Amino acid sequence: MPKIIDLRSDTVTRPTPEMRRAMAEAEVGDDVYGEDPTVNRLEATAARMMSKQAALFVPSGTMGNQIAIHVHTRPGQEIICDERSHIILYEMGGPAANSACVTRTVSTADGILSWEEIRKRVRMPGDHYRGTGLISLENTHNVAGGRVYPLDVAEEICDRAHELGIKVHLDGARIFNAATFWGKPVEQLVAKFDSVMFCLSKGLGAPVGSMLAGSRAFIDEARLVRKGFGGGMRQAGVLAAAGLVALEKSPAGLAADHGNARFLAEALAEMPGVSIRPNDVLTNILFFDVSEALTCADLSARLREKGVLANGVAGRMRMVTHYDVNREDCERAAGVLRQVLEEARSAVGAGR
Ligand code: TLP
Repeated sequence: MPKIIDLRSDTVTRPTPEMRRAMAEAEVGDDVYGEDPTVNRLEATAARMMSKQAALFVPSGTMGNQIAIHVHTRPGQEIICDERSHIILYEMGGPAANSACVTRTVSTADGILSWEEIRKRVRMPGDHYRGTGLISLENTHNVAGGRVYPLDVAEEICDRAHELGIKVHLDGARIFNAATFWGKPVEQLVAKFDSVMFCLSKGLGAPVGSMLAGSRAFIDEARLVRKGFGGGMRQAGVLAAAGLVALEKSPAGLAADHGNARFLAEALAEMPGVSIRPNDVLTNILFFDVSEALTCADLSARLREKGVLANGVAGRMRMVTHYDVNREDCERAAGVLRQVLEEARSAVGAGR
């Protein structure tokens, strides 16, 4: 039985043997009492790596973002973000449902906001509105195909927002991919943000969990909101142990994932009927369109029959590389896609 090549997301990565060993041996306690030594160690490590005063272990990236929004804002305030950001598209309407906020979205070609565009939407509180409560950026940007923020663009947004007393949150689910792309320490990419969420459970390979980092006061409040959202965990050290291995070992492997994504993009670009710009593939996510009359669901189903998993995301086909797929798997996946498209084309030809 050939290996199933799973390119649906980097969330599908399974814990490494080293993570499993660390999980089995983890020292644990009740984290709601703050007594889990492994969770405490993970939180201290994450805070140090982000150069923030404190960090909090949360069950998911979604919860991390939603806690941050809740802590930073008041009901009725406005959140400025890209229109394809995860907090808008894939968090169950969280800004409205959890924090009674309105989103003011910006349309971008590549997911990268500029201060110029944000400034047009900033509102200071007035007689008829509560005004801007938060700006939220996403780096790397998922639906824009893993695009990365130039450091100066993100810094300018933070500086200008702070001059107006507005906080800036970073959805850094894949911030280690961005740091790998720039070849810079991750702390440099997050330095100016008031809060940052990043995922242990994506390219870093831990089975569960994300981190939220910020000032001590922000994290103290975030801890209470986490409890209110049902995210207080007890002997979570078994999960945190895998997170510690992920932080220590996994960032070094991300460059290979980026190389594989670019390789895949170049292979796809040579196929008739596939549109993709390999030069736009900077990290581990690639999106493409096909000219054959196939919906994403059809294409996914046909790939699946041949052992390759890939899904439509926001109406386009997406592939995400991670440490469970190597170069050979990418070659095979590209071959399978070519074959599926040829079959679709000859079926159309036969029907004429
Ligand atoms: N993204 C998932 C899906 O929800 C689309 C994926 O497969 O890419 N921020 C960003 C930028 C994300 O891409 C994701 C997950 C999250 C937050 C949420 O993380 P989780 O899944 O841990 O809640």
